[in-house]
Amino acid sequence: MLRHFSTLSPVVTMSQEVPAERTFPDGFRWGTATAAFQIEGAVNEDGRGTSIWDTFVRTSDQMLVDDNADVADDHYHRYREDVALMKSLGTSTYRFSISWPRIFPEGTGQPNQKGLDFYNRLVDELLANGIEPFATLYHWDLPQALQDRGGWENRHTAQAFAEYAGFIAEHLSDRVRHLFTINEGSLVVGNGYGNGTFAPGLILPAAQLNQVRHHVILAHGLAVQAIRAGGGSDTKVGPAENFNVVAPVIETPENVRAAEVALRELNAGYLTAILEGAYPGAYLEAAGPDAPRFTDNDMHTIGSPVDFVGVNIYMVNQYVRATEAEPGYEVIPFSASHPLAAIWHRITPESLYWGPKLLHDVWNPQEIYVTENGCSTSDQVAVNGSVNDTDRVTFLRSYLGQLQRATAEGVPVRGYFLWSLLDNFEWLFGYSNRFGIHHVDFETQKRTPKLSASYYREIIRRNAVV
Ligand code: PNW
Repeated sequence: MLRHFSTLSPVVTMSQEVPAERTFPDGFRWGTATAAFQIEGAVNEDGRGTSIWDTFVRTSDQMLVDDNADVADDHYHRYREDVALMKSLGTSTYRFSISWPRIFPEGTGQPNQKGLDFYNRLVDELLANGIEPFATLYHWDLPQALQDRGGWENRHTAQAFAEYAGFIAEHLSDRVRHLFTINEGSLVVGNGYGNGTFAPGLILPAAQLNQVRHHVILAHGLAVQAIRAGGGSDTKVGPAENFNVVAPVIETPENVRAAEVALRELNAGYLTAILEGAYPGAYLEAAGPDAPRFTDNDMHTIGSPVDFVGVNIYMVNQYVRATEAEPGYEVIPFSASHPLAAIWHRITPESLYWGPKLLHDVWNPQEIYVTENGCSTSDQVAVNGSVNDTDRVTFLRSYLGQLQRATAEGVPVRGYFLWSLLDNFEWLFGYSNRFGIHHVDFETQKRTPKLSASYYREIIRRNAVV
């Protein structure tokens, strides 16, 4: 009889707001994310130097649209309005990036006080509204002056980055406690120097490409050290990497084990090197004579302990299953592609479970942040001005349900930054790809919350997937 009653108990809990099993841990940080070049505009204001993306959007035949980021979201002037949008969402955190050429217009040397002042104003405005700032130091806008000296092909750029990172730690870490070094080193290298689709648009042979990759992760490690030296004792630092998210195609113990093996190997030159302080033997063997040149001290620097791992997760990059033969896993090719507005994007909600879960299983970081997740959809503005982006709501509901599973299983994910607060300059796609939960009319700069903004507000309010 008692048992019979207890099976009925869910009926009683229906009066509660949300079933307990859908909630996130107490203190979970909800935020949005942006990047300087994509939203700030004001490219010639207050002494900002030129970045490689200013050059690229004007000169590259890789651009898919004839747009530039000279004005973008005009966030440089409208940051107060944008902070008010965050406040209205109820977010407790915000991830933005600092434009290196605003701080060091020539990459190194004389800092530009007016550039720093902008970030002082932004940080103060965030804090005044109860929003904790998380700052990324490098979101792809390398000072052109450094590119003129070889960019990331030149080992000196890693040193210049560390000086800039140390400067930011000295001047902002009294209020900015969380710093991310490099956003998506894998795309900086792969797209910037491998296939030429991102600035600076180079296509290098393997040996040089591997050396560029080494310099980028070395820059990360040197920056971690410079931040420890220049920042406050409570300053926390880590990468924000777009790693290869591996998932077992069917969840069996063998396939999960295979996915762990694959995760280390498929991220060899980035997260694996950073979190282990060494390149896996298989990576160096596969590169053979094209392997990067490095010292033991380099690897020690690259492996500098981080406080957290930030990961941008948009999708599963490789589904795998176990094999008898070496290396113990097999990558399953994708079937048909998916109908999101960003052509590279596949709807794979379980990436938000397997990404953090396997990261935790393999490297056991103390804290994980999902530094980006989101999608672009074809957002039509209705006659009454509303944007009913039900595709994005569905996307978020399914992805966040998977993230919730990870936290419920004890994976130490501490926060989630939705990409993006606003529609913005989406690189090669210019303004034609809209990732925002606020619609932006780029003629008038009017911001309009989309349906997804209401949805996100509700998730934050309940700290649960609704
Ligand atoms: C990230 N892919 O880029 C960047 O960090 C953001 O600046 C960007 O706006 C956002 O995601 C949306 O694209 C990516 O091909 C670009 O897998 C391409 C891929 C992933 C992330």
